Amino acid sequence: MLSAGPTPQISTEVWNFSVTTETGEVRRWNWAELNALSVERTTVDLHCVTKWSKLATTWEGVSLDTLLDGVETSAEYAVASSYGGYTTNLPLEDLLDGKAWIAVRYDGEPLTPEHGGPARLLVPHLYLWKSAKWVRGIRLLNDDEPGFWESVGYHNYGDPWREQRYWGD
Ligand SMILES: Nc1nc2c(c(=O)[nH]1)N[C@H]1C(S)=C(S)[C@@H](COP(=O)(O)O)O[C@H]1N2
Ligand SMILES: [Mo]
Repeated sequence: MLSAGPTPQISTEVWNFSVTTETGEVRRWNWAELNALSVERTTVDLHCVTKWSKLATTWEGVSLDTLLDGVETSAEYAVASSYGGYTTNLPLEDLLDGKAWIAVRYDGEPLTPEHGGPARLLVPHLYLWKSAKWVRGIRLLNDDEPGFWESVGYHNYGDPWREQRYWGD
């Protein structure tokens, strides 16, 4: 299970990323603004729900801690949405404390469109369907809202260590 739908081709000239709080406050970064933030390098293991894992992958991206710094919110949930319409939900705390990035490079190279370029969410401690490719924004919510796969039977949280693949796992 890799991608639902065709690969969007988003040029960095039009790309932007936004955070929208539960009160409707919006923060937005264009490509240059995102890349001007502190870009971290991280080496992580990835786990796909169809049982493959890929160990020690190296990414560069902006931590969600950086992007959410100073954002006033009491929301507990988040939904990431992508160019092309994909969505995936997760608790806000799973985006914080060095656990998630807006990744712009893989293995030292810009992310290819197939792998979510210009930028994708990277949340390596959850199953890879949570790592939204072609990410365009994150909404912070008081109430949880299932995303694309979560609303058709995938596990709402998706912890690979507890093998949370489907509802009821
Ligand atoms: N926008 C979007 N992001 C997505 C998906 C998708 O269909 N659309 N599929 C997810 C799933 S199921 C997997 S396994 C990974 C695949 O990432 P890759 O193509 O870089 O290997 O992307 C995730 N992110
Ligand atoms: Mo997947």
